[in-house]
Amino acid sequence: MFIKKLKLTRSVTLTAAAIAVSMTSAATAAEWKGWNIHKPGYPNTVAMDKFADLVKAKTNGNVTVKMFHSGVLGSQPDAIEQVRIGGLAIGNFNLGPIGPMAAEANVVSLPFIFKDMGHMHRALDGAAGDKISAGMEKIGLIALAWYDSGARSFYNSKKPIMTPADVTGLKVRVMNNELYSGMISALGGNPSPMAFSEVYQSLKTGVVDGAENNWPSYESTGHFEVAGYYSLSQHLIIPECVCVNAKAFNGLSAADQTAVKEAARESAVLQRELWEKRAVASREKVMKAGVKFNDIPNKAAFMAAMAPVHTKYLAANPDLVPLVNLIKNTK
Ligand code: BDP
Repeated sequence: MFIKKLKLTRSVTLTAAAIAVSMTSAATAAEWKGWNIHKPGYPNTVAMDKFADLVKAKTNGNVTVKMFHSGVLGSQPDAIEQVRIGGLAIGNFNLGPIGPMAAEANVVSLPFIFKDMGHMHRALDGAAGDKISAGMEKIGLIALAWYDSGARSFYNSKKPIMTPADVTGLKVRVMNNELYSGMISALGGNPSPMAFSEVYQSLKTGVVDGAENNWPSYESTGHFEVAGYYSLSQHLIIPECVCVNAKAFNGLSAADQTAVKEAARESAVLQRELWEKRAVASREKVMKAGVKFNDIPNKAAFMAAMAPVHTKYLAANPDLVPLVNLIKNTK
């Protein structure tokens, strides 16, 4: 009898507690959907999975991230829009397609603005990075950490590119950003903005002659199978972000915000390590597969040919001149 009574009391108490718990969790527990364009095993994919694990551990489960890889949730420009409006919570984005929406973020898409990866890291981890983040926040995106994406070079199915004149007449796929279209036009080529997922087929069927990307993406997409000339122009060094919807992030407790930021930064340390290794491995793999590679030791002709892209962009956006100078003067 006594036991029965106790049970009853406990169950009543438990029910009340359960209601309280479910109410609190409804108010605080966040389940985030995450977007990533890359395949399993790619540095960004591994790092975003690590990010998800770290977020869960560091927030004690207050925030969980479910990652969707291989671009299954849509194209990159659409996914950026979704994270801005909150349809998706988070993504690993290249700053290229963010640029048209956030002026400050677009400066990294000026050809040859960074001398090398080290210069890009110092700029992004310093005052220029803060200005770029602030610009992204204005459109509802918070950059929690920066990922690497190497340097982008031209590749095509026709011939080695040694000089800007070799691009004349070629149809070249670019990411969605007028700066990239301007860059190809400046070389006398025909730019073709297109989603990443369509490039392989377009190269294969001759809809485009070439494209441009870093070693890991050239390899992971199989583009090397259908565009066998890779020419080391290294005209763009575009950083990537782990970017979260501002409302979702700002709605977290201060402790959870710190935890999520830490998780993103730790994932970025891993991503950068994996990136370096993958860049070497991808290069080796495509070379073994018979890719015809050529270096372009003197890039001055490409810089000169692409300089009008800077001039035109800064004439239209004079308020960005200080940020461009800040980057150029970052030692
Ligand atoms: C890769 C980037 C990815 C872009 C892709 C592209 O990591 O975000 O979508 O290039 O060219 O290097 O579209």
